[in-house]
Amino acid sequence: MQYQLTHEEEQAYHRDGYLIKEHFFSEEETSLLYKLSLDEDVIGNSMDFNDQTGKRTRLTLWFTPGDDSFGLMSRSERMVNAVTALLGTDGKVCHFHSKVMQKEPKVGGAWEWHQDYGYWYKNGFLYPEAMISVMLALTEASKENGCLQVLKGSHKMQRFEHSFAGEQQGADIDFVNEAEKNCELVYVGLKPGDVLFFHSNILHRSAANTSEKSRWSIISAYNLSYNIPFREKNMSCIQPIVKVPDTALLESGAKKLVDADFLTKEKEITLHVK
Ligand SMILES: O=C(O)CCC(=O)C(=O)O
Repeated sequence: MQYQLTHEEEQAYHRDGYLIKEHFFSEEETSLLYKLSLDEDVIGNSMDFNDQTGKRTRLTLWFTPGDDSFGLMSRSERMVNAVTALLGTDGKVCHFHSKVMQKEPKVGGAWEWHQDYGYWYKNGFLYPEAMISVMLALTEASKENGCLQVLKGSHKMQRFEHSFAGEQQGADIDFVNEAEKNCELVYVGLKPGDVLFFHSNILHRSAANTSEKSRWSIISAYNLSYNIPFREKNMSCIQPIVKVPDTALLESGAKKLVDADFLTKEKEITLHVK
């Protein structure tokens, strides 16, 4: 498997605001992470965010990447090298947070149109270009079970105002309506093991999961070390990642996420990190 991004892939990311890399993690690696994501350490630390219709969507989020399997995935050489290729080398790659997104069959709610930087700006990060999210599909993601949707190229429009829609924050709907007229809407279907790199200013959303199939994924958010937030308390976002070899995830066997610095709902109200 060729993990290194090609020049064309880098260009596509900068043009479109997103990039899909198929089979970035093997079946064995992905199923190990999926099994762990059903563990009590993950589920027991989850938070619900209701969408506008009151449907529950659930996630578990933590900041510092450890030596558990999730940490070994987010610190793997292939991930950090790909993020470096997309964000550039003006700063060192740091891990802001990772979260296990748990969109349950029939229950999992929608995420409204937003930009990640619409949230992160409020934490006092100054440079959206230094931030990126990477989604790893743990189960298949399709239109039927509420896969991510993006407005291709919308990252070039810069940041829109965000305000509460249900328990989530959504981008100013008048701007979203205009963006929809200008950009192609793409449903990002993924197979387990595929990853999606997406720009912190790309408009994205997902519909509720009305199917019988779970839609589980891990999203790791990265930041470059020079982008020092003036309102953020968790400092993993400016601590350079200690990379681990790509083989570490499987060689270490299944390692649970214990004693992580999980985000709680009380903290989220002031931190806006989701
Ligand atoms: O996983 C999803 O459905 C939405 C996730 C998302 O929009 C985000 O994490 O910013």
